[in-house]
Amino acid sequence: MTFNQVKIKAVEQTLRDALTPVSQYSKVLYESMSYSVDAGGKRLRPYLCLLSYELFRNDIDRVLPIAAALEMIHTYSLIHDDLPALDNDDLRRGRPTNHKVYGEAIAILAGDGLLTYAFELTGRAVVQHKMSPEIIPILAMKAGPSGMVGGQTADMQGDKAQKDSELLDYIHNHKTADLIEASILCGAIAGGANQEDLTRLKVYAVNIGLAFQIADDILDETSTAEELGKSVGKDLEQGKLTYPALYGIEASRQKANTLVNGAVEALSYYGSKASELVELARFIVERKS
Ligand code: GRG
Repeated sequence: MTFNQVKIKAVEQTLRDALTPVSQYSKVLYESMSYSVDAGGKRLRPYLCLLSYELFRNDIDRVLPIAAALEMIHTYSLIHDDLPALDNDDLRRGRPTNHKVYGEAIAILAGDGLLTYAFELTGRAVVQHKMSPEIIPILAMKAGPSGMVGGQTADMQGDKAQKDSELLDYIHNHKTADLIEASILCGAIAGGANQEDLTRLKVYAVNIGLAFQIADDILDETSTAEELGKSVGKDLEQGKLTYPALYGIEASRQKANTLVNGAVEALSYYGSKASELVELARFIVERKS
């Protein structure tokens, strides 16, 4: 699948505009934030936000700041995840990691800056366009301690010797699936989705979120650093609790495919209007990077 480049360019322009330095004294902070945001990446979360919005409305300019905010939160999590105190990685999105270029202190601040700025952009869009304010606590909950940060904390404690499938699902559902779910729900709410819509989209989101992390675990064992633009084989090396570690590669692939089928089924109500979201669900398990 190729993502619609008009949409990707619109998100990237919104990010560039937002990350223009405001003062010479904080220039290095903006450079460091831009360094990781500009490094590329699939832009999956903003793309999901735009596609969910488009189930309900076509004027995507209204939601672009929220789509950009999702990419900022995702990029912050990658910068912090790569720090020596966490994963201690040298390569991300095909480039040296943020702390390798700017040092640990600025990398921490760049992550902090992206996270808080994301909420400024989201809050402003909600106020300006009179969107449901519910978007803000959903985003905070899915990114915060009961969401992505909680999942990351559990991940640090996960060891494959534990063979704990409940812990594994907690890690994947929160570390990865929660921000994917937030992207879909925030886009849909911004577009004016009702409760029944949100129930359907939640099923889609939870399924593709978990499938995405299973695919990521498989790629970590089967792909190369050149293909992925980040280090590979670390899960095995560190004895991490992952789907392949617990169930093997083949059963993990099957589980991911079953989840994608469930996701696609949840969108049948929308017919051809949801065709890009359906295609994207399939891409999640077929992707090579
Ligand atoms: C608060 C200290 C502190 C750290 C936060 C929450 C967190 C650190 C890290 C979790 C982020 C993480 C590494 C989640 C795993 C999800 C994942 C597979 C990320 C890669 O996403 P892609 O493939 O990346 O969409 P691109 O580069 O394409 O955007």
